[in-house]
Amino acid sequence: MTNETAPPAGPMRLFYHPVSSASMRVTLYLGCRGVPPSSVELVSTGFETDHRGIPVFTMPADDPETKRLDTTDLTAFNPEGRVPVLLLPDGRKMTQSGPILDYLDDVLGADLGRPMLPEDPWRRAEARRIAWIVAADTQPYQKGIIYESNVTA
Ligand SMILES: N[C@@H](CCC(=O)N[C@@H](CS)C(=O)NCC(=O)O)C(=O)O
Repeated sequence: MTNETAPPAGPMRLFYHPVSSASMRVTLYLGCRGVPPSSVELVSTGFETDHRGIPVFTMPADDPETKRLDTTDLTAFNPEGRVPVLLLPDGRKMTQSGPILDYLDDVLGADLGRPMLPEDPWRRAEARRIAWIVAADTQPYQKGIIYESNVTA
């Protein structure tokens, strides 16, 4: 049985795209926290737009996961069809930028010095409140504006 508490040995892989603000939440974390690239390998996905001008992220060409799945359709890798996705060496996958950040900080944070979140419960909740504003309230509307401008351009 898998020990799901221990981080599996080997590098994790973050499937992301530079135009994705959700991906950027995780790549900013990696940079600001000084996570060594040997701990989390960055894997840039492909990017296309569909007939409505809506962004569609695809599996990266020539990646071992793409070859294993035998398709560049991202939904074969992540049924949500979104980035970012964190892939663990044992094959487990994590989606959603917030839980990805929490997981990374839980397994890597001890070696990175000061904790990501304040110790004080109120201040921790405040930090999460701001993250929720971005992820749950702001981003869905921001995407709508981008999609609409692509459709009407
Ligand atoms: N709540 C998710 C949002 C992820 C998300 O919407 N990612 C966008 C890029 S910023 C995406 O992959 N969109 C493709 C789609 O929705 O089909 C998170 O925080 O990770």
